[in-house]
Amino acid sequence: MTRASGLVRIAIAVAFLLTATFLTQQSTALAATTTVDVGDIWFCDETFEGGLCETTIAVGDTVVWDFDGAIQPHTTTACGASCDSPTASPRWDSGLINDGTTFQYTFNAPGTYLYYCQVHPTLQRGSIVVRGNGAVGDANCNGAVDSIDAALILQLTAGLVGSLPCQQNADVNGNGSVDSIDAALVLQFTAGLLPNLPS
Ligand SMILES: [Ca+2]
Ligand SMILES: [Ca+2]
Ligand SMILES: [Cu+2]
Repeated sequence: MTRASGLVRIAIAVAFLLTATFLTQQSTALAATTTVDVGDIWFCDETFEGGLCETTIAVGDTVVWDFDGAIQPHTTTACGASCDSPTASPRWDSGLINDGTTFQYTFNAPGTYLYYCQVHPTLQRGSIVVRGNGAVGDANCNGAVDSIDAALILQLTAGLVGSLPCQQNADVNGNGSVDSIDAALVLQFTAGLLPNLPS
């Protein structure tokens, strides 16, 4: 048995052992929409009046601010680098909303985006944390490349799952197909047999 085929056999065994783990960790890579409620005088919920509401999303996701809970007029406006000295050219600005409607913005780059209400600039603030897509081999986009990613790739190869949370990271050797070689590369990397993966 060659070293490569041995690794593949190990990887297949790991894949089945980790099926239950996968089923509890599975999430979607499809672009999602997250709603942030807006009220008087807060984002998210009333406990954030005077504070900062943080919302975490994945890159490509859309945030919908829902002003239905507000009686007073408010805005959602990007601060730029600091909400203590907001930029004059915000990335997004809803303008005054006082009819309970919504405003939405899609985040296409990872990062942390601060925002505030222009009517209540010190009392009503939030931030959107946009997670990136992860590195090559990180098939579930949890920030680590490990045997779970190898298991996921093998499950995809075996037809046990139809897609992966971050399938764009699964073609480790970049040859255009996702197969057991990619899983083996991940396992070799995890075992320290490869110093790094292709980037
Ligand atoms: Ca991972
Ligand atoms: Ca490949
Ligand atoms: Cu406000």
